[in-house]
Amino acid sequence: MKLFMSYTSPYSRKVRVLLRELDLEDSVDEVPVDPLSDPDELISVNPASKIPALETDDGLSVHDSRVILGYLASLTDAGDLYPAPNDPKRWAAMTLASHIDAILDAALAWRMEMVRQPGERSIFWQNRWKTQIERALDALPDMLNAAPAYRAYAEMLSVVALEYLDFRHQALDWRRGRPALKDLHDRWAARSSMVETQFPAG
Ligand SMILES: N[C@@H](CCC(=O)N[C@@H](CS)C(=O)NCC(=O)O)C(=O)O
Repeated sequence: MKLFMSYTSPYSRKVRVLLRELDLEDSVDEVPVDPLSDPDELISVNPASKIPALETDDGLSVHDSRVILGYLASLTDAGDLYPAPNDPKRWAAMTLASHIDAILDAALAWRMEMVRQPGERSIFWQNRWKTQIERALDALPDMLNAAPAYRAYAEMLSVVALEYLDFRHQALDWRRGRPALKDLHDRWAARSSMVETQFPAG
């Protein structure tokens, strides 16, 4: 299989971490691409030219990150790392995944805004994305504690989001006043799946 990805994409990193947690990394070639340059090889798998996008050995195109995670989990016994189909407990875990994607969506949009020309940046949107992230982070520990199952899935996705905030939004200082999230991050940061997929320095 081929995974079109980039080393700076948090959605790609979710997939790359799960691949390693499921010991599937040897079955996938990770192909770095720049989605903004509309490469033909990516467009043939995802016409929207967004990453991550997976091309399976059968020629099936699978995107976006949440769908790819589900596809990979279907190839093996994912245990606590992915909600099982038909398990009524999956709804809380999948809602947590959506909550974490809301953090990523705001963090990425804010980052894209920050690299625009100063006169083109919207103060309104930057404030809104910052507020969304902070509110979502504040709610996350209680949501994790309330979710009855698939803790590893929710924790893995949370830690990818926290490290993306370290990578692109250090000034947000997410650790301040959030000891439970700091502990969560400390428990996951040294796992090989996290270390091998770290965002680039700088
Ligand atoms: N919801 C999508 C988001 C994917 C996404 O926005 N990826 C970014 C890179 S981090 C991208 O491809 N951007 C290119 C563009 O929007 O044109 C997912 O979970 O995969």
